Amino acid sequence: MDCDLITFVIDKDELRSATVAINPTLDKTYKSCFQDSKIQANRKLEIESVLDYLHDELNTGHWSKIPITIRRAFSAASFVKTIILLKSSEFTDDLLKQCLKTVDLGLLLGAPLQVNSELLTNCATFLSKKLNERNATCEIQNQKRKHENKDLDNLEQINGVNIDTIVCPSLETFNNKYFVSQKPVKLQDCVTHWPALSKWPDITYLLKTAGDRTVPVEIGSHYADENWGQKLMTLKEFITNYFYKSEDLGYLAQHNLFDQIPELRNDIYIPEYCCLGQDDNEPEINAWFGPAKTISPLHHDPKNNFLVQVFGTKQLILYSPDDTFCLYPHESTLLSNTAQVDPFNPDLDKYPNFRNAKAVKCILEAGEMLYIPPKWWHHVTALEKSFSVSFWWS
Ligand SMILES: O=C(O)CCC(=O)C(=O)O
Repeated sequence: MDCDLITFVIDKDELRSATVAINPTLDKTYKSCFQDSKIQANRKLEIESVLDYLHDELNTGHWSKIPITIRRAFSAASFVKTIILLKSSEFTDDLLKQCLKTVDLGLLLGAPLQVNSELLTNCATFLSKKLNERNATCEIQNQKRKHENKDLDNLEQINGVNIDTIVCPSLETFNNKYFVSQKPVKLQDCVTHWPALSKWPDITYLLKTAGDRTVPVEIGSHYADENWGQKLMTLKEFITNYFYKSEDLGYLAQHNLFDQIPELRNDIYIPEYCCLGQDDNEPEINAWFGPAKTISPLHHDPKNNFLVQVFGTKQLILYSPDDTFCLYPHESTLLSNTAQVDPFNPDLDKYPNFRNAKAVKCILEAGEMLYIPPKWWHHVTALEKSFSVSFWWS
């Protein structure tokens, strides 16, 4: 990682002359910071003492009278200290925070170098991104731990069969075994080439690409609940207040984020199997982005669906259209594609036919893609923080 940081230096001579002009003995410190993979402890003391000296100079007299060379030297020394810190200590969040603070002080009190004018700005961006990445990973790991002791409804309590799984079938195999017979299947290794798989788990990438864009968010336990509602907010607000916090359940669900934000559209590809459809139009592509425990209640859609899991895990229960009489669709037109029965807590007195429903169970992990044929009922729960993309096609 320190090497990544060093690549920001366009002109090492400038950096060197800025620091060495202040204290010639720093020449060794400078060289060692770039050349040695292990840094001696005294190098840290040397650069600290130079920064202390410069700090005193910066705080003497009126700000406007401070020689620009002192301010540039402070910037250069801040960068050198950062490299030394990164090379000399164990790599932790605290270390990254200390480096970011060093760089921020360099930005606030120093002055841009003439050639390496963006050095500290780029360095700060780099460090805060690393920090964010680590925090996002920790969040996801914590969530995973939570999921292990979870209070979520468990697929094991459902009677049924596990879904067929197939590794990247040919078009012909998919067509003959699943599409023609309208049978759901989980496909593995079909989206390994998607940039989204590596980019989107880095929440800072999503924030950077789309943080200030306004998106619709569903608030409430699920869309068939009476307290359910929708709010518009920026993606950043959603991530801060709903993705990382869990008091109120918020779900960026069934939103065509990709027409809205083409940069994200470039990170995914339409599955080639969609060419089996009759319709020449592109599939309708939707984002499903949210914390653990989002629920899409048991419902069906009119089109073929490929539900691709970009990160996180979801559990699904599917029922064939033949089982519709066991699932008791709502009577109102608006919810006629949604079942009244909750497969995890069926009220068998009210919905006795549910006993005869034959569930197909599926755990969908990152990088997997589920084929849901038209009219197949599906109930979806996010077991972790999750991002899925659906392709509806016909
Ligand atoms: O992932 C979800 O929460 C629901 C997905 C869904 O219902 C769909 O793709 O049709």
